Amino acid sequence: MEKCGRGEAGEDCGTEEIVRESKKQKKDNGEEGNGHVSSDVSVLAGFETKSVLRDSAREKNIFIHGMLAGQEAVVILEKTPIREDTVSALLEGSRLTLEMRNDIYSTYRAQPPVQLNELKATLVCPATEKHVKKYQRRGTFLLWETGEDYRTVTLPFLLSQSFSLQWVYNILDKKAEADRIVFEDPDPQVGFVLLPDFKWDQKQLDDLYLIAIVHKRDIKSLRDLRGEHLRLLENIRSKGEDAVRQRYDIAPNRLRVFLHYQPSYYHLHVHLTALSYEAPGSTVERAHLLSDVIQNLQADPDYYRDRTLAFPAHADDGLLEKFKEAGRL
Ligand code: M7G
Repeated sequence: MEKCGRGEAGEDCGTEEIVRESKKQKKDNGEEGNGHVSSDVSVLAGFETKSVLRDSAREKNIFIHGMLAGQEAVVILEKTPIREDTVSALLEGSRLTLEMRNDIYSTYRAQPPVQLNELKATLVCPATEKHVKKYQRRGTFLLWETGEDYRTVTLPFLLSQSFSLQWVYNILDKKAEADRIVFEDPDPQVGFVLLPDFKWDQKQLDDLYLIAIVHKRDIKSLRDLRGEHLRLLENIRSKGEDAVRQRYDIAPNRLRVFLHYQPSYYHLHVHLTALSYEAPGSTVERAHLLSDVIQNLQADPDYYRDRTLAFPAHADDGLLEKFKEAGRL
């Protein structure tokens, strides 16, 4: 599983280098993007496509369901953002074919030098049916969950079927991604590990995306947070933001620090993204700013036990059905 998750091109590029590079706006010939692919170079060669789960012209990505070496798999391909420091190499090295010209306007098809012509590929293998559903395009409906709904409908449902947390425990136990850790506070009560989210290829800061995973293993989500967790949340905010400033030279007021409700993975973690980046899942119906969460718990330690929380549910992920069965829809 770990090997699969690491099939992403150029993932292990040093983050310090990114900051240095981005600060200096250095010319780049794409050599770092080309590196470190040797052992995984042909991992997708035998992938047999079954169906396209989702694609987006705007986000420039495609989610494909298929088989790899006899196992169910999902591959996500996405065009990566154009880095400012590669622009001159792109302009100099691309082959242009004129598409149309009109007055002062002209458009071209551009074929960039091969080292600048990268895609980010993410592989989930073996993928469960739940992964396939997660990535599928389908109808989304808002649900309003009271504290009581959580205890009687949502919690039993997620205990019966939720994604494995093995990747999270691998990170906390340093069995995977240890070399990617940006910061760690090892305290078992208020500590956490801060590292790049696997959605971020770490090539540019514009789409910076980190996650802070708490060491405590008994907090499933926002719903479980109580006044007693304020020290933990404040610790993530202060030390997480400091670490981002030190490593990436990004100030806290340029960051969006939030939790998802519902998350996909029920082990408490906090998302930290560049404010300028419209990260998937940062919409109001799913994202809760950490600073708001802290204030809500300061005002009422049981806020998230009792409060009705809205969240988007997908037509076929089962929870919507459970709400219907419980007469809550
Ligand atoms: P979430 O709110 O539980 O679910 O966030 P979401 O995926 O629907 O947003 C979990 C976060 O962990 C997401 O931002 C994922 O991209 C990220 N993530 C998931 N996996 C399996 C990994 C992984 O193996 N490594 C890292 N670094 N991040 C991951």
